[in-house]
Amino acid sequence: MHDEVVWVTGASAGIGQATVRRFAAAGAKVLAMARREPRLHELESEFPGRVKGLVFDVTDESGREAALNALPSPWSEPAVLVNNAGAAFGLELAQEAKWKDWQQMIDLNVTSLVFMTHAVLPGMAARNRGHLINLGSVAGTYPYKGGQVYGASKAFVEQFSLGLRCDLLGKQVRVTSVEPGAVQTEFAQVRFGGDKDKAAQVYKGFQPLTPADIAETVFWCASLPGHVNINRLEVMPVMQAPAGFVWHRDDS
Ligand code: 8X3
Repeated sequence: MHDEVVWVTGASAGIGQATVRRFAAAGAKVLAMARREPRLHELESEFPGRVKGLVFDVTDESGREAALNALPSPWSEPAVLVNNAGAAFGLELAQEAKWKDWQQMIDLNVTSLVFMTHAVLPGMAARNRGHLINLGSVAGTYPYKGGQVYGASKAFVEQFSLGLRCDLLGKQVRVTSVEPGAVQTEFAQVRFGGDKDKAAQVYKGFQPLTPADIAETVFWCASLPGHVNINRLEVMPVMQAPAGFVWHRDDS
């Protein structure tokens, strides 16, 4: 991994931030991308010369293009892209959900991830090396109440990743979908519009995964020999499991 250029989106917190640290600690040159500048400065000063912050909003069409186009070499030629930026907004039943929440999730989890992938793929294919690591979720496989659009956006990530594998067959470009369960991050707080008490309930009474657990998983996928491709990797805390089917029964 030494001196390899690694791009990480959503780098200012949680899994993204832990992933920046994991790759930088291994000697990679990490381009940490996020909206929150001070958080990126912290990472830069933790790993001087190894981490470079790039401030932009992945959902902002013109901003993201300008930010990437202005990148100098070697930062412009990533060996690894970790498509981590993503979020859930709301946990309402579909019939009560806010359109804005749905739209934001699709913009961030689907459109931005596809944009970032589209931006690096021609270069990776031409150099005949690279690795796309997309953050899916167990919610992309196992549906739960209130998670319809979030889960569907993550199912997209997983199917998109497999589709890329088909297209890239014959190239030395790897594609992996890492699909975590409950990880203690700002995820729940963002989902509940900043409500810290509600968010704390999500992780109460069991040991969730940590951002470092997933960063280690992502790093492991990237550091396997080049002929090994992890297609999909699902990770849950031991104390979380798919709940199976539920039935609504009338009392009568
Ligand atoms: C989030 C996973 O299990 O918290 O991506 O819904 S879970």
